Amino acid sequence: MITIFKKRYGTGPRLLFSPGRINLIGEHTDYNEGLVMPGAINKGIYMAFEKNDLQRVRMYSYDFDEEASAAISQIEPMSANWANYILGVLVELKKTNPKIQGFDVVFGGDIPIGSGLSSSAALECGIGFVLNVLFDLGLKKIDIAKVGQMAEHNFVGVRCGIMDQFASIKGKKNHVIRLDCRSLSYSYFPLFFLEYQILLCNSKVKHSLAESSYNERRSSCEIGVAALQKKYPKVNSLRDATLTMMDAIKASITDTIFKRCSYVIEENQRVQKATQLLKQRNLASFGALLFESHRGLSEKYEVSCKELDFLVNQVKEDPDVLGSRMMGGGFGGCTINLIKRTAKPRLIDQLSTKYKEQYQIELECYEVELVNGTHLLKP
Ligand code: GAF
Repeated sequence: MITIFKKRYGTGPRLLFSPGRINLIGEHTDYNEGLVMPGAINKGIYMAFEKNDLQRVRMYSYDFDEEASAAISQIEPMSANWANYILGVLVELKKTNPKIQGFDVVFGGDIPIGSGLSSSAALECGIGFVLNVLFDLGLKKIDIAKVGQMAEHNFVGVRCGIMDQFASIKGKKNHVIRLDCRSLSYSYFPLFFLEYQILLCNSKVKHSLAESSYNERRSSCEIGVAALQKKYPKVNSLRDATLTMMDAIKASITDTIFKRCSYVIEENQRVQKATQLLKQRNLASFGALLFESHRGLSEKYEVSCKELDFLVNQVKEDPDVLGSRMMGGGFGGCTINLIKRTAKPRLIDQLSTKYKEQYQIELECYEVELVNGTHLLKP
C-alpha cells in the first residue's frame, strides 16, 4: 500500500491495519441492547494515509482499482459504494471537529466482499482511526466505533448495531469479546479449543435486498417493543423482555413479529449460556447452541438462505463438527463451524464437493486467527 500511495500521492505515508470480525454467537442482538461474542480476525484492510494541503479527500481502492475525490467542505454520497463508508465517517466527524482538512488514503485488503466478515466496519474504523491520528481529534477507540456505526446509519442507510465496529477496533489477539451492547461493558475471553478449531465456510452468495431486509428486521423488533410497552412500561428493548411477556402480548402482534422477537430473546439467553459453557470448557454443549442459533436465525428470524441452510445441514450429523451456524447479518456470507482439527481436510473436501454439486459454486473455507483491533503499523 505504501508503494502505491507514493506513486499516486507522493509523500511517505503512515500505515494501519483494520481487521474484519467473526462472531461466535449473539446474532441480531446488538441493536436490541443484547449480548454478542465477536472477535477481530487476521483478514482486514491495510490503509496508507497522509495529510494533503488541497482541502480534499483523495481515496484509492486498490481492490476495485477505483479512485474518488471530494472537497472536504462539500461531501455528497457517491456511486462507488466503498467511498461512502469513508465519506460517511468524514461527515460524522466533521460535525464536531472543524480541524479536519485534506488527506489522501490508499487501501486494500483480504476480506472477501459480501462474506459477512464486516469489511465495512473495518473500513469505517480504519478511516476514523486515520482522521484521529492525522488531526489529533483525541477520540477513544469506542468513540471511533460509534462514529463508524453512525456513518452506516446516516450515510450508507443501514441501521446496524455496534458489534462489528466494536470488534474491529477493540479486538484482542487470541481472544473473543463478550460485549454487552446496552452498557458497552465488555470482557475478553481467551479462545483455545485444543483439538477443536473454528472454520469459516463462505457460501459466496449475497442475496439482494440484504440491507433493506436488515432494516426491516430492526423495525420488527421495534414494533415488538412498542407492543410490550403497553403492558410492561419498563421494557425499553428486547433485552428487558422474556418469553412469558411475549406470550402475554401474542394476540396484539402478528405471528412474524412474535417469531422475530422470540428469536432475539432466545438468542440473548444462548449467549449467556454460551459464556458459562466456554468457562467450563464444555465445547459439545457450546456447539449445540450454535446449531440452535442457526435454527432460530433461519426459521424464526428468517435471515438465512438456502445456501447457508445447506452448509449447516451438511455438517449437522457429522461427529467431528460440534456446531455450525450462519454468521453476521445473513442472506449469504459465511457459516462459522466448530470442528475437530484433524477432520479439517476431509470436511472441506466433502463440503466443497457437495456444495458445488448443489449450487455450482466453489466453496471457500478460511481458518482465521484472532488479532488486535485497528492499529498503526507505521506511525
Ligand atoms: C450486521 C450488523 F452490522 C451488526 O450490527 C449485527 O447486527 C449483525 O449484522 C447481526 O448480528 O453485521
